[in-house]
Amino acid sequence: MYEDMVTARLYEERLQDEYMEGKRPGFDISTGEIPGELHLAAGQEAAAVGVCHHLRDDDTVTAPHRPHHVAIAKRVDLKRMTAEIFGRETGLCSGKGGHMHLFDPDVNFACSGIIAEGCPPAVGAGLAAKKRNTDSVAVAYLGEGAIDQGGFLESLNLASVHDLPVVFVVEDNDWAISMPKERVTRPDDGSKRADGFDMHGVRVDSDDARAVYEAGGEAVGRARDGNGPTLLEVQVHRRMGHFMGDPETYRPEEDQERAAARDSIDRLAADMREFGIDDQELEEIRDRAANRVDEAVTWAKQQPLPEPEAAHDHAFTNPPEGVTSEEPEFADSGAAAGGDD
Ligand SMILES: Cc1ncc(C[n+]2csc(CCOP(=O)(O)OP(=O)(O)O)c2C)c(N)n1
Ligand SMILES: [Mg+2]
Repeated sequence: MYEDMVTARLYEERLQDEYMEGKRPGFDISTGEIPGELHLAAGQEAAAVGVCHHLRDDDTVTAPHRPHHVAIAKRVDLKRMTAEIFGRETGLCSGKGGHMHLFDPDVNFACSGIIAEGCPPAVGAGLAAKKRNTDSVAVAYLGEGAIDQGGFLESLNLASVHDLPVVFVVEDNDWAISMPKERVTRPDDGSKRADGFDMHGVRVDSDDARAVYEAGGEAVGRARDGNGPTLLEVQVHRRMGHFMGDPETYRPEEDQERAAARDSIDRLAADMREFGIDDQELEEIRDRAANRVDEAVTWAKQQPLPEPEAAHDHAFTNPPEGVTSEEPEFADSGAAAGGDD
């Protein structure tokens, strides 16, 4: 768990640097090696490893727009994930999805920029597992800002009424972009949502990886044993802005300082020292993680960009007339300016 947490943190620190390449002076979100938005999950690693380390490749995980720590804990191919983030042809989605739309069928992982979107597909995966008589489980990650979404509440209902092997994991980082959670949701403890669906609900009040591992083990075990779904909420911390470039002018300084002061990685390292793991061993884990990150980023940046002609590939199962993989129609600039839409 420690190695994955450190890998996720170092990975995001590296992405932070790579992201700013070519975006200055000023801050142009559309340029650089990684164009578009980038949401980082530093401070949330415990919620990822504590649950995903109970999972097998045939278990399904869906994640939201802040997916890297969960993807790493679910053993998504780091090189192809990085190539995807850099928009390269060999990326998980041929460079068309970007960092919010990673999809790795080898380990049944998907994520989406639409919040709570992963809940219905996770319920579908749980239903499929049940109908196929396998003991696979599905886990849907979402933020506390998404727990009032209809899709989430309907998913809780379906999972409960059909006793499906699904675990919903709410990462409560106290914020939904600039919105503090108490301004949008009445209960402080989001796991209470489970009560209305006669489902197990549990909250881990700190981002202690060992406590999450224990609660995650119970929830995944319950699902695997055919005893139905669980809603698990974990208190995590947003160490950064909502997205890269967020000036966080809405966020009180004490809140930022509080998040910076509590680090689940340091906490786990301290526990490991108590169990007799020395600094050198911790350093070796860190070095291994750093090498893995460097290898993935270096490889990804050497990969080719997709050909413009491939823009429509994999976009439609039944392409509308005029949209085919073989002959994409690109308006030339003259026609576009003429308003021929
Ligand atoms: C259905 C939908 N509505 C609005 C948005 C815009 N949006 C992106 S992230 C976000 C806040 C999400 O907050 P939370 O679920 O707590 O996740 P966090 O960003 O804190 O990880 C919103 C409203 C969206 N992506 N999808
Ligand atoms: Mg949040």
